[in-house]
Amino acid sequence: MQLFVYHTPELTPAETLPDCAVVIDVLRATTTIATALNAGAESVQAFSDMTTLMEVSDAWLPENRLRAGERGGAKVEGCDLGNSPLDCTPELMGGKRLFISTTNGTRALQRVEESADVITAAIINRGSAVKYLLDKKPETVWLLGSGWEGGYSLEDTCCAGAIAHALTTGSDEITIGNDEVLASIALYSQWKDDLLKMFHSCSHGQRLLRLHCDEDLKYCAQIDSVNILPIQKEPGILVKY
Ligand code: 3SL
Repeated sequence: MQLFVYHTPELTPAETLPDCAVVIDVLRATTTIATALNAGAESVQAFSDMTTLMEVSDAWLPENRLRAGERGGAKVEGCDLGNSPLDCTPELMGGKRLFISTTNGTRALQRVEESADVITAAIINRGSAVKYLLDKKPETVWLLGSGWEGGYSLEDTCCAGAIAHALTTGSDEITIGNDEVLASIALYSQWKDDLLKMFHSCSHGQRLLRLHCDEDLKYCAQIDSVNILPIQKEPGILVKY
């Protein structure tokens, strides 16, 4: 398995895709997606723009759907939910499709949606992603951070490092594809004992704290706390593996 880390969708090489893409948006899209499926959502359908989300979800009966929209960290008007994983309760999610559009995470998903295999990972389901990769052994793997509006996000690269660290510890068949893999492991090693402190230091964590999302940060920092793997079954549609 040859492993690559990309900090943002913009930094991925053009005109090529990996055998398996692992999309990461720790704060908070891929944490929310994992939590929604863990809570019993039938599926999650991701959109990079709100207009298409509204058009596609209009074809669903209101009792079978939920609409989640986030821009700049805040809930989009007209949606049932913003992007807080804490809103993804079994009572709300059970049996429904969650239609979601977020600032960066759903754009990252779109960049790699034509890959043979697409999964999503966050700190909370890091172990499930690692297990899947060690079992399936795809030849090329991209750990893709979503970043923030084209720029680097510390928490996404740190999560990529958490995955890379577990993979390289768990198998001697991993080849390091780019220097970003080594850098991400070093970053994870620095913060692994206090991921919440890292969230409080990084720019998007601070943005969420200004929006009073302290409890979200605590939830997103709980490593390996859920045993769930979102996997793409068709472009943009994720289900429980
Ligand atoms: O950028 C995104 O996709 C979101 O996850 C950002 S937020 O955490 O909902 O603000």
